[in-house]
Amino acid sequence: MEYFNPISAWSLMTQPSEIWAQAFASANIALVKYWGKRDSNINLPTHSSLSLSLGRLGTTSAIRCSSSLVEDIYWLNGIRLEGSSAAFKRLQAFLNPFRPQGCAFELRSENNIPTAAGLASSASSYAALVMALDKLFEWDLSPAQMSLLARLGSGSASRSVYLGFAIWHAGIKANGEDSFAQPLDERWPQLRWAVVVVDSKAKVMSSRQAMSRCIKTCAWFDKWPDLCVSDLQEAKVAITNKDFQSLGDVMERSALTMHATMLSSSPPIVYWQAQTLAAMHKVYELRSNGIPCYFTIDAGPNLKILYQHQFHDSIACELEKLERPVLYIDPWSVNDE
Ligand code: 2P0
Repeated sequence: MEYFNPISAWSLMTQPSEIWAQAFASANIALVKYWGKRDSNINLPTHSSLSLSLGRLGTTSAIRCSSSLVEDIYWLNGIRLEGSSAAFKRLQAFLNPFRPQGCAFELRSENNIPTAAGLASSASSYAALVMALDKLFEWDLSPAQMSLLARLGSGSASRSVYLGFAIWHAGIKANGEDSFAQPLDERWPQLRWAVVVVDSKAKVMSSRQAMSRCIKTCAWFDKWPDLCVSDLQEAKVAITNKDFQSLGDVMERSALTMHATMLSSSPPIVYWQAQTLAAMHKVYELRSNGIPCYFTIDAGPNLKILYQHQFHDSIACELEKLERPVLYIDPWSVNDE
C-alpha cells in the first residue's frame, strides 16, 4: 500500500535552493497519551491523543538543499551526526522523498530541551523540520498537511505544529491520509507547566522500542485503546468547561495507565527513578494541602506538572525542596519569561 504524502507530486518539480529556511516548533506533552501503533512504518496510532504545547521549549531547525553538497550533513546542538547513527538514518529516510535530484541537505537543529529524555524532543524536531521544509520549498502547506508529514517522522510530532491544545486523530485509513492533528479551539491562559528535570541524560530505551515491547508482551494491551477513547472524551469536556480537577484526573490516569502497560510487559520497562516518585508524592502532598496540581509522565523519568498560574508561588516554593531543576512554562508563549 502506498502511504499518503501530500508532497510527492510537488517534490518532483522542486528546484534545489541554496538559501537556508528556518522554523521553530514547541515540544508538546500528551494529556491523553499516544502509546501503540496500528502501522509502525508510517506511525499510525491505535487511538487518538490530546496534547498541550510546551511553549518556549522546543526545536529550531534550519535547512538548506544544495547540489554543491556531496552528502547530507545533520547537526544536532552543534554536533555533527555520524552517518552510521540511528538518528542520521531516520532523518535521511524522512528527507529522501523530498530530495531534488542530485542534491544533498544540510540540517542544523537546536533543541533547548534535554534531547531524548522523555521531554518530547523528537516531536518538536520533526515538526520544526517540516515547517522549515515548507518554507524552503515554498510548498505553502496547511497546518493539517504539515502535521501529517511530521507524523511520518515521529508520531507525537503531528501535534507539535500547533501551540496550545492539539488532538491527533488516529484515523482509520491504511494509507494514513486521515491521521493528523488539529488544534483545539480553546485557550486556557491560566495553565502552566512545571517540568521537574529528574535526569536529563538520554534514556536507555526509546519510546519506539518501549511501545513495541508493550504491544507484543503486555497481556492486556488490547484494553488500552478503549480506555484512551473515553479519556479523550472526558478531557475534551473538561477543557471546554475549564474544569481543572477533571482535566488533572484524566491526565494523571492516562499517564499512569500507560506506565502500567510498561510495568506489565516482559521484561518490564521502568523509567521512573527515586526522584520521580518523590516528585509525584510532592504533587499529592500539594493537593492534600489544597493546592490544585496534577502530573503526567512520558517515556522517561522527568515529571511534568500542570497547574494554574495563581498557585505559582506556593508550587514553586514546594518544588524547590526536591532539589532538582524545574522549568516553568507558559504553554502559549514561545518567548523566554
Ligand atoms: C505521547 N509518547 O503521546 C507519548 C506518551 C511518549 C509517551 O509519543 O515512534 O517519539 O516516533 O511515533 O512520538 C513518544 O513517542 O514515537 C510519545 P514514534 P514518539 O507523547
